[in-house]
Amino acid sequence: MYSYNEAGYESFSTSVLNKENLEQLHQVFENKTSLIIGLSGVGKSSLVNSIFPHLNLKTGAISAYTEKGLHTTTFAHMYRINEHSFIIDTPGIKEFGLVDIDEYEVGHYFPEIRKEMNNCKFNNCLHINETGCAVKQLLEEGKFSPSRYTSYLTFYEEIKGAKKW
Ligand SMILES: Nc1nc2c(ncn2[C@@H]2O[C@H](COP(=O)(O)OP(=O)(O)OP(=O)(O)O)[C@@H](O)[C@H]2O)c(=O)[nH]1
Ligand SMILES: [Mg+2]
Ligand SMILES: [Zn+2]
Repeated sequence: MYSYNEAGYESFSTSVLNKENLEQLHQVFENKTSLIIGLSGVGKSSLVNSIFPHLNLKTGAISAYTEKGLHTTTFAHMYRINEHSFIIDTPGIKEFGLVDIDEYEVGHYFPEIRKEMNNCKFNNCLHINETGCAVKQLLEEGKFSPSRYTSYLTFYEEIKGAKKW
């Protein structure tokens, strides 16, 4: 699986069941306000509970039929951990609404594209089918994650589509 670390995001896997990397995650929550997002049923509230049991957040089962969550958390709520640390547990999302981003800016939000875009021939390169695109070049050489490139295209299309009406 492609590592988000390579793209420039700190990332690691956790498991509540196997008590994996929970202390590491605990450190991440220190001295900041953290927002927990992800699909319903992935275990957001369970993860928070495992680190801060006193919060006693409601958690739910996965539907045996759809294997998806049942939207156990129904509203976003911010919990105070200490004077400097807050945690916001949210209901499972279906999709993000992307606000106020121009289609030309999508690449700026992908660290690995941002790093490369100065090497594109055109400064307004969309990294789709322009000649001299450094991102496409890397993709062809197998040095850019195809799944991340697909994500980029998905966001790009979504934003472009949203502007049509
Ligand atoms: N195997 C496994 N199951 C987990 C883990 N964490 C949570 N679960 C289970 O996943 C199910 C859903 O957990 P929740 O914490 O309610 O999920 P959520 O992401 O908060 O879901 P919503 O509030 O609906 O968005 C529960 O049955 C948990 O017991 C884990 O690390 N491993
Ligand atoms: Mg929840
Ligand atoms: Zn480009």
